[in-house]
Amino acid sequence: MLAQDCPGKRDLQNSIQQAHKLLSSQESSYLQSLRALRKKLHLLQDSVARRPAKPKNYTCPDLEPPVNGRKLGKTLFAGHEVHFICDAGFELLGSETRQCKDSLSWSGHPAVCKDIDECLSSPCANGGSCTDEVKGFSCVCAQGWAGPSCDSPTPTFFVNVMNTSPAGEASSLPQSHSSAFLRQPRCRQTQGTTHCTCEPGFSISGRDHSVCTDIDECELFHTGQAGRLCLHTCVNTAGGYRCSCPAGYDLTRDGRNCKDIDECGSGQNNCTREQLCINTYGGFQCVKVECPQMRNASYAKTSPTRCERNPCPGSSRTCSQAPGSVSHHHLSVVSGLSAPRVVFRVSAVRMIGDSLRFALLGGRAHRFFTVRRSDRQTGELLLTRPVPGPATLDLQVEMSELERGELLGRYITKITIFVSPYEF
Ligand SMILES: [Ca+2]
Ligand SMILES: [Ca+2]
Repeated sequence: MLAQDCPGKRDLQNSIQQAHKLLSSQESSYLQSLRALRKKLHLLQDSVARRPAKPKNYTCPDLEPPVNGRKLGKTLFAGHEVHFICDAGFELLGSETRQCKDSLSWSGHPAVCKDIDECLSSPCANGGSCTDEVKGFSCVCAQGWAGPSCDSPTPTFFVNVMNTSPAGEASSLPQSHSSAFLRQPRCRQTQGTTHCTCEPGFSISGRDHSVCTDIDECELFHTGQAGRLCLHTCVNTAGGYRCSCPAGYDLTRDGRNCKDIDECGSGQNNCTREQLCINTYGGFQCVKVECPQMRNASYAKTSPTRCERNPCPGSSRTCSQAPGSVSHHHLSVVSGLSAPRVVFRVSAVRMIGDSLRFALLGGRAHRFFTVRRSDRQTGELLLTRPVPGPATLDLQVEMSELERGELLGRYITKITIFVSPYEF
């Protein structure tokens, strides 16, 4: 009985051996941490020793943001950069980026935001006259044309065809037509001849000009230089036409364009409380953000779209190499969005190491995206070719923080891109 309860000599030896192993692994990781700390102290010491005695005022003079623009970056020490951007409708003259040089003066030229003269490119078509405005332009269209750029014929299509046919034939006109797309002309006899006219939207036709036929505006302006009448579908009607939009879109006030319905903003969605509602072009998505489940690391949700790793127990290497945070982002784009263009930026809020590395993970997305670095602390997700919709692309941008080539931490940004079925 006793022999069964007590562990055998071999078991005891095994346990002691395991305790030894545990102790030495703890010991080595403890030493490793100490070494890393010592290395950092040395680096700090070196950099302090190398730093030249600076004059009292060792920053570049502060730069004012341009009128109608903004300045990004506040650090005025040598080696740092500030960036300038202009408000919509203004273009930047001078340098977009200026660096504080060692001589404590700024590189480049002062940034100025100049109102863009949108009329220079002659945006008003078909003889319209252009007026430049602060954030755009306006057109006064010539008769018969409408739209912001005067590129569409006036929506109500008035046609008055006057035709002269010999007297006497007027009596042979049919009295009625069954089709809604045919009308009887209005005829009047003057001085022995008959003058016939049609209602707006109809033109006189027939072998003997005896009938008014509806003008098919959809067909007439299908591929005309003036552009299409409707953004989506054109429906010909008797005496006119109307435009229609696919489900998920509303027809705009001009009656020709389609505007996405914001189901998330207007509450027209069925997402639950645990889900996020993401408005997409032509629809919406209910998404649930979940934190990664890992054996060696655990995560806590710190915002509806962000998970951060809990502190690692002891000095677990597998835990400390797991991503420090996982952020989720959702983007909605139209089908065939022109490329190249930057669709997303990832930045390090604070940097501990000496460099950052950005990488794109995730298979299918590589065909359309790439990741590049835009400045010391920022990486950009670049669309390299148009994505035909409908599609949903999942991709991950990994940001690694390094010091002297040694990995200090990894951060993952998961981006889901919803591409609409249409180009609007
Ligand atoms: Ca018509
Ligand atoms: Ca929508």
